[in-house]
Amino acid sequence: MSRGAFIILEGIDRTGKSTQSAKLIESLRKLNINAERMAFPNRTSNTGQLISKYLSNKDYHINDQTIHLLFSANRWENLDFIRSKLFAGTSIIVDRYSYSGVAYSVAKGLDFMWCLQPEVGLPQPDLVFLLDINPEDSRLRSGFGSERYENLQMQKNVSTILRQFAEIENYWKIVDASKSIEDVHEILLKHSNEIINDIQIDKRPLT
Ligand code: DGP
Ligand code: NA
Ligand code: NA
Repeated sequence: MSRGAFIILEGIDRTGKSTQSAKLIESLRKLNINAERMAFPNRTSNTGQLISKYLSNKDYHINDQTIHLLFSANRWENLDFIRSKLFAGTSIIVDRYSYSGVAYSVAKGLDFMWCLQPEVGLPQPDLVFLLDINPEDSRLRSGFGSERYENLQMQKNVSTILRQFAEIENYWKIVDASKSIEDVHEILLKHSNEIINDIQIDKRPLT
């Protein structure tokens, strides 16, 4: 049996990541592919509860370096879970990963290399989708503005940094997230299905 695929959805706030990852799981399961969804930050663990309080309460102070390391720790906490699922043959679809980790902190002014360091050694995804939308448009979507980072300047900075990742790395796919839910879904399903099949054929290791 070959391992599952490790697939990430990235994008600024309100690009449809949660909707798309849920739909993707549903479609993959209909194709008899084992798939599970995850999201970072995982707000249920100890670190996740601190992060959630920090995001939802703008008066709750944690300094920028400390919250950066907490977000990273929140990913490291799930290392064994991710590895065990993938090696059991289950593909994992994840809302956000190290790229959000770097992008949101660099957007606040922290040093890029400093931000990258705590992410080094986490498993590398097989495929990353950048759900790309004009920050001016994402702002108009429902729910925008309720949490700490949901302001236009921050979103513009994050968008620029995520696009830079997407342009450097060939395992990224930029997807126009202003398209309909169904159109975006079709693109995500096609590429996910392809990578899951490729891994079965070439038995590439998880790195
Ligand atoms: P979400 O639950 O996907 O809406 O994410 C919550 C917020 O936290 C969102 O504004 C993006 C931000 N975020 C997600 N991951 C990280 C991270 O690793 N570091 C930082 N600084 N922010 C993050
Ligand atoms: Na959000
Ligand atoms: Na989300």
